[in-house]
Amino acid sequence: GVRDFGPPVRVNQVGYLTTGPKRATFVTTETTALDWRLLDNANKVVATGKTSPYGADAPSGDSVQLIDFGRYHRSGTGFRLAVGDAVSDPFTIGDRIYSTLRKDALEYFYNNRSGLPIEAKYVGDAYARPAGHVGVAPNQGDVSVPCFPGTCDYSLDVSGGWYDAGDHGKYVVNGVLAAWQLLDLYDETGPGVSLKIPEAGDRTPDVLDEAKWELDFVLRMQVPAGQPLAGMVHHSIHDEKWTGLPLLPSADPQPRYLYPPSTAATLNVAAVGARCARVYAKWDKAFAARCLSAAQTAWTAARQHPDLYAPPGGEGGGAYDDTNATDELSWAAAELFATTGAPSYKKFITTTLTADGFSWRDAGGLADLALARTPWRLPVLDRLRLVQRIAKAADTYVANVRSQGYANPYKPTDGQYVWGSNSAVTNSAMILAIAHNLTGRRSYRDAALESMDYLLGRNAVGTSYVTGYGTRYSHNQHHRFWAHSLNPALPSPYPGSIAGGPNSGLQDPVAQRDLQGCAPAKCYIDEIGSYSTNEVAVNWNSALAWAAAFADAS
Ligand code: G3I
Ligand code: 9MR
Repeated sequence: GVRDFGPPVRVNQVGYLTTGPKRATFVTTETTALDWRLLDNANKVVATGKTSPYGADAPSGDSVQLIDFGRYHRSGTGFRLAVGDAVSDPFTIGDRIYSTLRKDALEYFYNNRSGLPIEAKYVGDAYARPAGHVGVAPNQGDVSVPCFPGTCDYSLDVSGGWYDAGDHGKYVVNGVLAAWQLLDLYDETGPGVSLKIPEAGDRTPDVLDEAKWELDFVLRMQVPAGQPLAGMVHHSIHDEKWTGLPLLPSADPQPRYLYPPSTAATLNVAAVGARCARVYAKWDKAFAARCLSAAQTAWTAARQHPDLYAPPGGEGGGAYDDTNATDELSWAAAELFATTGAPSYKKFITTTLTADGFSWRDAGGLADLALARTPWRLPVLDRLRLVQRIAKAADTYVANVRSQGYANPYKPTDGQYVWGSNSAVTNSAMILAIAHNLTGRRSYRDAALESMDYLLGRNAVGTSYVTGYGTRYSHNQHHRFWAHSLNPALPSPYPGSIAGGPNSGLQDPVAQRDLQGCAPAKCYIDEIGSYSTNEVAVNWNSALAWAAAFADAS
């Protein structure tokens, strides 16, 4: 049938910063400039102007015109933009429109912790649940988890950490990326906001308490001394077979295994361990020392085993497969160099940031983001070049924001949207924000903020991809506990949870059934079964939290 994308005037349904850019997209086949009106909550016209005809927007297939109301600076709620009879969803103009999102996006992590009860006093009755995988039946993990049969003959206590996503697997490469992004968020903003988590009120900033929950887990995934491949890190721990939905973590009956160590997981632990050592030095010296020691052990082991790759496919868990660990080597070297200053790491830093950004699979760009946090380690000329590289990537994102009908830094060269495309948007926003901080250029800040507009409703499906934010937002992300659409006694996703977003690969049965022939930017469906367009994941919410914190501080 015909899909309902809401009003043709597409806005950030949360709102716009008083001092930020304010643009919208109007879907229309009209090709001449039209009059737009900004209405306040009393329906009074408070600003007017002319649209800019744009034409066909390739990723969405929509004909659109652009609206710029950036000259309006008054704050208030219940604004709407109108063109002729078409009226947008309401939005706020204000200075603190991102303060709740910044906090909610971080509380995603406590809600997805493994190994402790999620308590009503922090999350409310609807989101409370028993601890998962603490060695209590029917669970078969995670206190003593054996290696996958035939791969080694010990068991490890790998309890704790965060569940990856809608599933109950725990995967090192992207779990590390998420924890790293929280550490980098701390580097960016300092202690930041307080969270509703058990550690609130201790002397450590809450964002670091949350990151430590995952860091403790990834350190447990390291092969102990005396075993074959000592110092390497197991790629993942997950169920033997995929479970169905819904399913509480505490009710997962599947056997769980440690999957073989990989060079990528090991180098990621080297990288995040080094960052951990630097960040926690001020807060928890013993933990910082433990991180550095694990990082150095991992580095040495990975140098001895440079090509142990996690295989594609497999049963019961995500593969997070990767056949090249040279980018992870470079990132780890950069973090170790940034933390220790030891010149021996320098020759291994072989990658730089480009507009391709970074992902759990492509970590090369993170080397520059590591060095950007310790510029004093670099000779002046190298420092300048580093800033130039980050600015060059940001320039591409600005051009992408300016050249697309639905302003968005993500513009894949093949025109196809990848699984988790929304994280390409948030990660680009992070790079734009860092470029802004390094150069002071306002265009970078504006493009970072317009990335939020895309995620919060100014897009081809007229949807805010973040639960609880906007008039029409994603409710049914793929999650085994937040599975309200399958069982009304269960909650919807916690507010501040971002969906993976449009994916032209149509890699799940629901997408294959309902999205055939979709334009790439419209290959999204808010159904719980569509894991390839509508799942949540730790490394996506970490990017959202980072970008929202920047927007809130802007
Ligand atoms: O690396 C290639 C790139 O070179 C190419 O240009 C591009 C376009 O086709 O594809 C890139 O590979 C993609 C890869 O992610 C890295 O971005 C694959 O096509 C894509 O299928 C793959 O998707 C991953 C998906 O698992 C399937 O493996 C997502 O990134 C990843 O977030 C997702 O993770 C899942 C876990 O497996 C299980 N738990 C839930 C989690 C979130 O859905
Ligand atoms: O729930 C799983 C989700 O987290 C993964 O991203 C996805 C792809 O690996 O797999 C989901 O599990 C499904 C499995 O792949 C096929 N059988 C049904 C499972 C639940 O939808």
